[in-house]
Amino acid sequence: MPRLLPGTSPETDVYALTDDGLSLGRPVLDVARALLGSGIKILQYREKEKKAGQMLAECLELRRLTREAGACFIVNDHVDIALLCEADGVHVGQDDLPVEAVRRLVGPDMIIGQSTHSPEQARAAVAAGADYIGVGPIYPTKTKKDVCAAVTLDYLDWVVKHIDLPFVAIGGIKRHNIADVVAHGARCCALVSELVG
Ligand code: 3NM
Repeated sequence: MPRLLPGTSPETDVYALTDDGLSLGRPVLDVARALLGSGIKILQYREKEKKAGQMLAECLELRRLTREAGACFIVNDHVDIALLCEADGVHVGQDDLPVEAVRRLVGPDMIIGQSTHSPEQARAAVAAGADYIGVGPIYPTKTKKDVCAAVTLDYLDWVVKHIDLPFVAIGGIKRHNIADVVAHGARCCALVSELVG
């Protein structure tokens, strides 16, 4: 069984991602404190517009807060920052460094997640040694720039049937539709705007 989230129960968890632009003016650390205070056990730092120094400073503090809360901490895109802050994991997209290259940098123990949007990408992520995959966008979303059209619950159904790796459903998941996503077999759902906004 691949490790996903040490010390947490990934199979029933909500996976929260930060996004300063959607946080109604509240600093990312305040939003993270609120998320962790409400029981979030998986937090991904995903900030696309910030400079590296600020990202590192925020990630070091988030590492402290997530440890205190017993939560898993994942950094999006930036392998260097993930290493520097001793994150539990790093998450890459299809246009970032390949999973095999990230593995060479981070070693065997750090979790690597990869976003996937099709069966081919899911199979490739498994072959490359990802520890979990993102499955989305299930519904239309404006949060991720340049993302493909919604893959719908059909792609989730395919993953449930064919992929033997932990996965996280993402994209347009809200209070009103999360039960449908769970009913289709997702045991971990990632939400951005619905949580931070
Ligand atoms: N990744 P919201 S969709 C960060 O499909 C991200 O890989 C996606 O934001 C993917 O919950 C997405 O606000 C944005 O729709 C999800």
